[in-house]
Amino acid sequence: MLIRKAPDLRYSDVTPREVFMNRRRFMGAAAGIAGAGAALLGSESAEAATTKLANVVKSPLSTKDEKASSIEAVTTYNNYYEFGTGKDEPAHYAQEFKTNPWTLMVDGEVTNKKLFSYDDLFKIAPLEERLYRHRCVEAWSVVVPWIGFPLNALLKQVEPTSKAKYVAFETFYNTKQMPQGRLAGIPLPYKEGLRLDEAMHPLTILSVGLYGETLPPQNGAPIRLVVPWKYGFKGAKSLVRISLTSSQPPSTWNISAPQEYGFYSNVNPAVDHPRWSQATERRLGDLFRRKTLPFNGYGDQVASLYSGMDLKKYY
Ligand SMILES: Nc1nc2c(c(=O)[nH]1)N[C@H]1C(S)=C(S)[C@@H](COP(=O)(O)O)O[C@H]1N2
Ligand SMILES: [Mo]
Repeated sequence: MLIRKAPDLRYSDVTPREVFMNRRRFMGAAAGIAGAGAALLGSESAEAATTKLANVVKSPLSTKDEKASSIEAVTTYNNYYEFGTGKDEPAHYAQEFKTNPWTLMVDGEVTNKKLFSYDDLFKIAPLEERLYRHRCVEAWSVVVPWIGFPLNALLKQVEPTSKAKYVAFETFYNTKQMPQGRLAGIPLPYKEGLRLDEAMHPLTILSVGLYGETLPPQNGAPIRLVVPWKYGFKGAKSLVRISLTSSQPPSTWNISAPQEYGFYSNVNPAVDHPRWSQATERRLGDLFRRKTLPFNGYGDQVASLYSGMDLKKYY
């Protein structure tokens, strides 16, 4: 059985960066007395280098009426179990993560399988900035200015065969680089899946950056999936393989706790998680909770994908 902590609010969510960083430094010094491992977590570690992305066009598919969350919220409060299960752990333990060189294989039920190098990832299709709401199953949310391109642009290049019905996503895993992964409590490498029509939907993107720069490692460098109407765990980070398949692929949280995490994972405020409500969420940086929107507010664009389906059964 897996234990995911109940949704909560961290001090850093409501604290200006200066105060937050000073407090972390202070806690680091205090923890140093207890042990070097704890001190590492508390001290301000060097941030991994990200580089500015050029020729990025603002997408008309950006979400209107929202402002981007602070970059601190988006890059210091993360789920990336390979680098620790604490929300603040990936921002520390992923800093040395080596993302270049990299390979991404796209294969399976396709006519043209392709292998992409690190540099290729930024040239698969024109880069766009997309502002999206991003909602974790643990009932916190942020608004992120992702940089990326539609997944359908990549899928069209490899030419899915008539047998292709689903898309499977597999992510990087190496215990040398990710020693905390041994304590993750979920099977790794992390896997996710989409139905082909969900994968081809224009809102589904592969992201290679945020806030104008390449992705920080804790957010899934060098390339990750973003599906804005689904719970965040669909957004598999640090992808190494995308395979077109004829049957429904495994997804990590669905295998680990099928009663809690379905394959579809659409944001549905009417269906509670067995251990907490999904009706509201905490937008990081806000003091008060807000109502969660069906399909995370993207229902007018995506609800038709599920017409006729019982979304309580197929959660
Ligand atoms: N490889 C990998 N990808 C992952 C996860 C993970 O643990 N490992 N966590 C998922 C979950 S639960 C969420 S909410 C999002 C968080 O993305 P963010 O940290 O960029 O907000 O990443 C998803 N992708
Ligand atoms: Mo999540």
